[in-house]
Amino acid sequence: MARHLITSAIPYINGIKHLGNLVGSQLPADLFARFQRARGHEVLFLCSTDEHGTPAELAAAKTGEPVADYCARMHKVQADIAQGFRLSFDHFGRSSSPQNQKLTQHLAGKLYEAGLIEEVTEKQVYSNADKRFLPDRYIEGTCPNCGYEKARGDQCENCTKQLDPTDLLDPRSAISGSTDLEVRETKHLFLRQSQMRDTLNKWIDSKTDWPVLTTSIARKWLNDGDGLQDRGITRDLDWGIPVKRGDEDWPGMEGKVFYVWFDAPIEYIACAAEWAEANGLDQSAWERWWRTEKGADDVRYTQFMGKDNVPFHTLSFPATLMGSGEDWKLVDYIKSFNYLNYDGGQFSTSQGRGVFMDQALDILPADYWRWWLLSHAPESSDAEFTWENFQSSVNKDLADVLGNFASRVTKFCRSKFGEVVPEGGELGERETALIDRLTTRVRAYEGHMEAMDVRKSAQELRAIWVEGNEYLQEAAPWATFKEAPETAAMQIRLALNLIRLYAVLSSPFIPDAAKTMQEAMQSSDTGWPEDLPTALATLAPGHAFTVPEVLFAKITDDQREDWQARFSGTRD
Ligand code: B3M
Ligand code: ZN
Repeated sequence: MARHLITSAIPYINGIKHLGNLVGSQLPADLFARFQRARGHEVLFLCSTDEHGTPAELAAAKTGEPVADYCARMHKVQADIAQGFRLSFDHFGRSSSPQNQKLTQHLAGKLYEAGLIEEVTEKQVYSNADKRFLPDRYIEGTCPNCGYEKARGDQCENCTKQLDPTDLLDPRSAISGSTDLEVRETKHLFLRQSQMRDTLNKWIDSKTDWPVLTTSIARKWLNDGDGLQDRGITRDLDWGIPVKRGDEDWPGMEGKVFYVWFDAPIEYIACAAEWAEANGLDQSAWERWWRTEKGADDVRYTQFMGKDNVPFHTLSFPATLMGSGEDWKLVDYIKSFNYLNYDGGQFSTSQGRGVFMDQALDILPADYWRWWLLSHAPESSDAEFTWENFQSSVNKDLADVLGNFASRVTKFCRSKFGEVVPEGGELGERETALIDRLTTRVRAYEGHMEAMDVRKSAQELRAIWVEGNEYLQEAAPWATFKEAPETAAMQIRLALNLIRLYAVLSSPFIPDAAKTMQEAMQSSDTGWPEDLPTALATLAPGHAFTVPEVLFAKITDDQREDWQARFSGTRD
């Protein structure tokens, strides 16, 4: 039994994520976690809300709540939506947890001892109009690297370059739009990433199996210009983790907090500690996932994220962990994603353009979205959501292929043999050939899932469903029944077993439908089909079943048009 530690990029606390965010991190991470669990492996799947930084402060100011209350409320909102999408986190933590505060301060202390933190008197942008320092993303301007005009102070969204606010050309306040900005002096801590350039280079070089999208972004910033730049890891803000080294105060850093991107990845570790506490487990329970000397050296750690998050996970966070000199588990594989666009443009959180996670669930159950998003995941390039494509995928793949199969088989059996698996004769040549083909396909499906090739996995799963339909079409038990009821019974016995097989294989993609199928087959055997002939003999003659309710309803043209109009514009 292997042990899989799986983390998804942790969503910012302010606001609700859109479907593009979902498919770029949490959803594929869930797919992988469910698959590894289904194969019998031990999985710890973690996600949290990313609660610090200016966006949280400003969002709270807007609703008039104290920022801690705002975060607590929004955490619950996001947790409920995650549950609605059936994201099977073992724990959904909070980066504002005491565990994260302790670990972040601890790691900062270790980095300081290792000589990897420098105190720098920095010039920082102060907005006279807003009466505050403007950290990172609250300064907008032109990217010095690519010329993009809406680059943020922490990163250019267009070319992914990590920036410092003072790098921007023609800067303005993103809060008020004011250009009445001045540069003031303030003291900050810098992580000396540049000292770790060779170590990081070697580490990235050793990751020959990583997706090109991941390594190309990492290499680009490792070798950019003078190489990896040192990064400021503190901010002049009220809300955040107070700057300390271990338990000790940090002279000169009073009233400052760690930069949100310093503590956010550390929350991956802290979340495991939160998980242990929530489950009444002790420290060793989470350390065996995270400390190589305490059992984590046989853990396989996989991270999921959108491409804009890659630099922080390939450079800054590994620099933090390696630089600490402690035995922290490093990531083994980073699966990153391109962007999902929406109906001829971009999803936009600020303009409310596109479908957001809460809205999606108001319209249709999770499985519809999960299937479309995963089968169109933006892996090798950006992808696009259109309502036409969504309608046609749902109607064809889910309703016509899978749903229809389950419905035809169970209804036919009920009418001819009753609601039990019929006895029938031995499997014939057609059945053996089908089982051979399925064996090949199931092994291919496992291979794609293991490799996290999300689209290929979906295609193979769909092909497995199609095999069932084609078999049914050729075997035509409704015709066979007239002359050879024994043969028809055998065919239906196999087809009922196929429904159970489909439930098991499909559960990582469409867990609710899988559960419905499994329940209709009245089987609690969800064991992975290591051997297809055995798996397809699980439901023995005489085993009772029920006809499931319609698994997937088709999307009508009226619905499609209605939704298209509804989500084209702004949300309040
Ligand atoms: N919160 C960005 C995002 O929500 C950021 C990810 C942090 S991962 C440690 O897309
Ligand atoms: Zn740029």
